[in-house]
Amino acid sequence: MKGNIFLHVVLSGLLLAVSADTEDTEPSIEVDGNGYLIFCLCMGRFGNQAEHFLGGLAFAKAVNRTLILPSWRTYKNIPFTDWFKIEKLAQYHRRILCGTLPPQCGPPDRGPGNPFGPFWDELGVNFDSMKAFTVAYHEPDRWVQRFSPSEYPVVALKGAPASFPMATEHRALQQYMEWSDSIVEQGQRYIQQNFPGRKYVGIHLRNGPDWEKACSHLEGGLSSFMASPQCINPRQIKEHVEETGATVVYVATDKNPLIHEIESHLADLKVSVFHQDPWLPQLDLYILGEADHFIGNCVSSFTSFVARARTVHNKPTSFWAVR
Ligand SMILES: Nc1nc2c(ncn2[C@@H]2O[C@H](COP(=O)(O)OP(=O)(O)OP(=O)(O)O)[C@@H](O)[C@H]2O)c(=O)[nH]1
Ligand SMILES: *[C@@H]1O[C@H](CO)[C@@H](O)[C@H](O)[C@H]1NC(C)=O
Repeated sequence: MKGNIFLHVVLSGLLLAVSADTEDTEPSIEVDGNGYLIFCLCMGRFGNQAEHFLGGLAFAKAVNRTLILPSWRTYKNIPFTDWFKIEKLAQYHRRILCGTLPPQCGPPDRGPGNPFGPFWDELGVNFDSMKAFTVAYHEPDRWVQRFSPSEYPVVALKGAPASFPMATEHRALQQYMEWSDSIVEQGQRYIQQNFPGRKYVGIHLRNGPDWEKACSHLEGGLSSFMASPQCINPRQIKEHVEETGATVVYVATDKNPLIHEIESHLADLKVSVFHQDPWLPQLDLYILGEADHFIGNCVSSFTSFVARARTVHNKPTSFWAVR
């Protein structure tokens, strides 16, 4: 089983998370006697991080600690709330923003410097002490016995206490991930400016270098789009355009949107093809999430995010068929 051992770092004693959010601190916060948990989303890009987050969220609930919402990680820390609302999460489990730890929980003596780099640096977290341990995250009961909240009020983990790909039973937690107003506004602005009120099929094309590799053993490969139904099958687009009565195809991709190829293939249907290459990948995720039909590819965690979100809202998804 993948990742069943986890060797991480625990704060004994205290940690203070000082961030730009400090100003927003709620006036009085009660200390959670069951302790706090924070982990770094230090692995992979967003699709990866989102799966780790959901697994870690489930873990926080399993050990009954308040989750200190981690930042998303790009080349810098992105505050959790830039992309998602925190209100909905509360329906599942207690959570607070970084920088809102109760004053009783800090500040610690300055620790021995920071071993994990930018994530913690940018949060202003100093470590009191560190421990390596090997209690698996799928054993929350043992974990609770090992790390009592009185001895370890705040636990900071080097990585998420979760597997990747995520556990199937945690996929439904996607329902607590609600896009921030800013993402919704930007995504809606694009839709309103480009194809307001029109039905659309969203497709995710992964044809950057690693995907090309995945397809290359298949006859034709990417170089001949029409001849490579294995990887991107234009017939599938056509089928779902017809079935949904869509007049728009929205293409999200890590590389080549293949707009002309798609247009020419759908020439007999009155369909416009749009591709944005947005400044934030999250805008593609949002727009794909809103589509009348979505075609993704089953090896991508980017697609997985969209597919989970659509399941929550009972929207149909299909995947590029490998034939
Ligand atoms: N804007 C945009 N970015 C994309 C798209 N597809 C992939 N990316 C970028 O490429 C990254 C990796 O894509 P994934 O499909 O998640 O790849 P993966 O191999 O499953 O996961 P990683 O370990 O994150 O590489 C995403 O986090 C995005 O930053 C897309 O359709 N639109
Ligand atoms: C979980 O923690 C909360 C907050 O500290 C506490 O009120 C609750 O009783 C705990 N639940 C269990 C099952 O221990």
